[in-house]
Amino acid sequence: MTAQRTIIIGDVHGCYRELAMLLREVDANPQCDRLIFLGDLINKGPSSKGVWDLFQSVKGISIVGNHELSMLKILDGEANRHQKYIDDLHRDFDGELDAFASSVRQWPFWIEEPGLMLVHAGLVPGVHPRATDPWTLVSIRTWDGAGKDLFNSTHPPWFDFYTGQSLVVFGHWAALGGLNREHIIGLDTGCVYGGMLSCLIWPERRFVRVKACQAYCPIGH
Ligand SMILES: [Mn+2]
Repeated sequence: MTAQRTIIIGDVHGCYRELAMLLREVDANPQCDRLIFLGDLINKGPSSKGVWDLFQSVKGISIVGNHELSMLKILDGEANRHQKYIDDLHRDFDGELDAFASSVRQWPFWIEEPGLMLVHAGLVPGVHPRATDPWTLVSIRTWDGAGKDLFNSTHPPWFDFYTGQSLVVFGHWAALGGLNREHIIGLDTGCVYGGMLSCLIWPERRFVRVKACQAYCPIGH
C-alpha cells in the first residue's frame, strides 16, 4: 500500500482548467491522497463553480481565504459591497452558491498537525492562530511590530519573524511568486494572473506546478 500523501494546493481563484491539469499531473487519488486547499478557490478566474466541482470530486478540504471570508460577511450582511459581487457569484455558481457557502462555514482558518501549519495569508509573529483575529489570518502580509498595519510594504514580511520549527505553508501573496524556505513555503504563484498553479506534496516536500493557460486578470485586481 502506498503511503498517504497530503497534496497542498495554492490559490486557485476560479482557474478550473489549471486545477484539473494539476490534479492529473500529480495523479491525485482521493482514495489515498488528502487534498488540502489553502483558500481563495473563488473569484477573478473563469469559473468558481468549476473549481468547486473539482474540489468536491477529489473530496477536497480547505482553509478559509479572504475571498471566502468576504463572501460570508456579505451574505450575512456584515459587509457592504456592491450587489453585483453577490450577483456575479450566484451566476457563476448556477444555483449552488448556498451549498458552497454552507461548506465554507465548516472550513477552519488554519490546520495544524505535527510539523505542519497551514494558513491562508500568514501568522502574527509569536501568536498562535487561535489567538489571532480571523481577518488577520486571511490577509496579513507584513509586520510592523504592533499589528496596526498588516499590508504596508515598507515593513518586513510576517514570515521574516517566524522562529517556529513547524513548516508553515501559506498562499495569498501572488506577487512573491512562491517562497521556499526551510520552515516557510508560499504556494500562491499567481495562476489567475498568468503565472502558475502550485502544489506541495507532503511529506516528500515536492513541488508540482502547471502553467496558466492565460492571464485571466491583471495582478492587484
Ligand atoms: Mn487571498
